[in-house]
Amino acid sequence: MVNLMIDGKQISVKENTTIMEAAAQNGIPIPKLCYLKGINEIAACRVCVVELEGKEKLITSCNNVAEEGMVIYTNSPKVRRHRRTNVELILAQHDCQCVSCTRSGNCSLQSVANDLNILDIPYKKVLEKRPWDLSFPLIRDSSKCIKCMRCVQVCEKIQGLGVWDVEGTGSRTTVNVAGHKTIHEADCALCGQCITHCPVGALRERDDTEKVWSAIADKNKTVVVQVAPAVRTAWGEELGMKPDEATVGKILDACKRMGADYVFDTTFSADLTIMEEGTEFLKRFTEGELKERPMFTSCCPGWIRFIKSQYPHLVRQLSTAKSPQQMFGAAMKTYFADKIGVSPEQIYTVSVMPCVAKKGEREMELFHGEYAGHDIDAVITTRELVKMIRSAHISPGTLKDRESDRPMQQGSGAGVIFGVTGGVMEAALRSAYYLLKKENPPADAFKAVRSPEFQANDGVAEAEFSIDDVKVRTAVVSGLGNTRALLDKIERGEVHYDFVEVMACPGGCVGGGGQPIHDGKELAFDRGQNLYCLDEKAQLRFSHENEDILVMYQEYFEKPMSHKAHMLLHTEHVN
Ligand code: HC1
Ligand code: SF4
Repeated sequence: MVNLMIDGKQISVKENTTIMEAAAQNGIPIPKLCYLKGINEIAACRVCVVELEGKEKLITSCNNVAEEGMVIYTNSPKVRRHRRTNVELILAQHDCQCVSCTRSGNCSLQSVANDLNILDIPYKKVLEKRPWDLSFPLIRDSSKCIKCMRCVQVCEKIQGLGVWDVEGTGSRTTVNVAGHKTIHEADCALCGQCITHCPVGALRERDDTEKVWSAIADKNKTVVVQVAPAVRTAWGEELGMKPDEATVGKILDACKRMGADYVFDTTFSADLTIMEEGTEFLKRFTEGELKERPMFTSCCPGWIRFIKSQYPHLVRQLSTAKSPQQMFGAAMKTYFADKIGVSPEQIYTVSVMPCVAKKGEREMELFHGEYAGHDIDAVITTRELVKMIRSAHISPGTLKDRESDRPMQQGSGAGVIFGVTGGVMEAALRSAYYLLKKENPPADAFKAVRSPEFQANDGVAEAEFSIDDVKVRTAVVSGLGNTRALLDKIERGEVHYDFVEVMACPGGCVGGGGQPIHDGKELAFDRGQNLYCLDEKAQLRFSHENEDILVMYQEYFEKPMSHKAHMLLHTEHVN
């Protein structure tokens, strides 16, 4: 142990603890902007400076280790003076248009400046304005970038892509798309992890809320909304609701109150995906068609973008099943449109997703006889949903639990866990067991694919199951850096699997790039546990027991992988 004094308090911490951590462990928060534990500890912002007794120069607390006998002041007049100057210099290069900034109220720069009581910026403003294609789902505003390097590090270290890089030197150092490329050329997976790790509003998703409001106002449109599994475990965070209060039923109620005509839960189509993808897997697996193993899941568009750009030769091993978002859109514009007697063109499909890549996935076309359009017309993130609720002046306390509309009402616990890493695999195995044995396994029989600490084990959970004499080797991975490592092992023949689930975001969609942002805190694990609790409490635990899905097959799609299902619910992945 190391003994030192911080702000007059005698403390002991483990060796190799940074001064910042030592202070935090003892209830002394030190302000910071660029620091991200284990990812970005480069002291770029110099907001975390502290005074070390006996030393003239201040030191940064994020990358200096606590040493025996140190006497540290985190908030002395000298510290405050320097910290203030550092923040003022950052503000001089930052477009401080807080009223029109998506991060207003949830911005670390704003809080640090407010805490330092900065009312005026004594330096000349120099803003960097670079052009950006505002139609791209991910938007970067260079005039808001504070060069903290978090996006560079997250994309490189966690997602293994390196879309962002440092450009220039000295006072001209800045961040930009690496290799002088445009963002279109940069192989961005659209996972949005750079957005959720940006301390300010320099990175954000394209706002699609106005499109949704316009569709709602259009009397000729029937607005049909779906809400993804992972949204239910995070939307309440921004509205001050407890996890058990912030139910999916209340989101559906909010959507209806905002003017949606019909509201649905994506867990319905997650069950549909299991029917299609599970059947496809068994077909490929038992009929000897799975020559090239493993088959990869296909519901995460961040992953699809990644495999297409990084491992194009593996694309043919993707399941052809569309994601639940797309399947629901296709069912809404065909089966459901028929049911309510409205033409597909009149249906306007909106999905509420924890994800930025889903905004890109919606570009996929829908071919239905004469009609060619899109399964999905607009995608909004969890954050955009909260913005809409706020702008509709809906007080969360007045929301009631509302059921999904009929006839696509039911959703199983298996569908709910799609939102957490391992969930798609577990749901698929529950139903694959049934398809093989014609009886249900215990609902938790495939728990081994849950990764209790998905950050550990390189983000991979491996499991092998025997169903009678059929042995299925599975792996589940989240985070694209982890995915790259796993794919390389598969390619080198070091590991062998039959079925692999990949989610681009660490922890799965619960940690998605469209989820509420809590600077420096990772909530994916807790949100995932919440989804497992919802599954445990669900009346229905198996996708193949979803009555509304069975009726839809009877009335419309006939059976999984039928011709109609193939046309509407599957897609050929091409590079
Ligand atoms: Fe997901 Fe999925 S789980 S991909 O993360 O398969 O976004 O929540 O909706 O489509 O169901 C996202 C979540 C989501 C799809 C489902
Ligand atoms: Fe989107 Fe989920 Fe994939 Fe992340 S893991 S990119 S939130 S679908």
